[in-house]
Amino acid sequence: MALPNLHLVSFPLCPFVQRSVITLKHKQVPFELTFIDLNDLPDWFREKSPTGKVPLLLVDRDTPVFESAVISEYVDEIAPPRLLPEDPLERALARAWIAFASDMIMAMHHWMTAPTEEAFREARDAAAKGLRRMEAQCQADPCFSGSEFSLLDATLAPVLMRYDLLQDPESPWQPGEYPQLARWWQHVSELPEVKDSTIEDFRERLIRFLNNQEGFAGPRLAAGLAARGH
Ligand SMILES: N[C@@H](CCC(=O)N[C@@H](CS)C(=O)NCC(=O)O)C(=O)O
Repeated sequence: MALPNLHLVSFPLCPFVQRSVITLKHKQVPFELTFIDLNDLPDWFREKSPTGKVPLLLVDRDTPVFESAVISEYVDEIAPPRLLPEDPLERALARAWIAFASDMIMAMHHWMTAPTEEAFREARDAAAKGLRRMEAQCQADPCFSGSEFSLLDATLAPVLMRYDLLQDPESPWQPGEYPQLARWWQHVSELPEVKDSTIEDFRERLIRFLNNQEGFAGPRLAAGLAARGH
């Protein structure tokens, strides 16, 4: 089957887009990438996107597929071999953990943008709860689907990448507390599809984004990141 023309609409810092990029790159599927400004949405994007959110995948120029989990599954289906298990129960479990990891992206976002010190601590505790549960899952099911790359890996990698950058004494991610996940991340962070999944000046953009956040977390995390240098 010939692959359709794929055009991914992105915002440079978005972890949901990054998950789609990792999946597309892992599958070695050609795609066009366009960045938009989420604060100034182009008319063509407003027209095409039912949610106004990225990622949006335009298939054969015209058909908009939205929601990053759906985009990943679509890409998985059109470009074998499949990254989801064949068995219905195993596939259901994989999808459930992928949904869990999507919530971990949101928990991380709440921590990174918490307006007050209290909210920062609360968001850290909520995010740590997710990490602990994922760590236990990783122990029970030796780091997800073993040595093979999965759609869960593509969802979780953007989370761990940001935690790895944003080291902080109040970070939910303290690698020593999550030995399985830390080992998993050590392996996944070296994969070319993960290494190549963000733009070159990601770190600088992240510092700017955090500095532009009003309130407690953003400027604190930006200062920490800037102080650590490259
Ligand atoms: N559930 C969506 C979430 C996507 C999302 O929240 N994207 C953010 C950028 S990281 C966005 O487009 N925000 C703009 C808005 O909410 O208006 C998905 O998985 O695709």
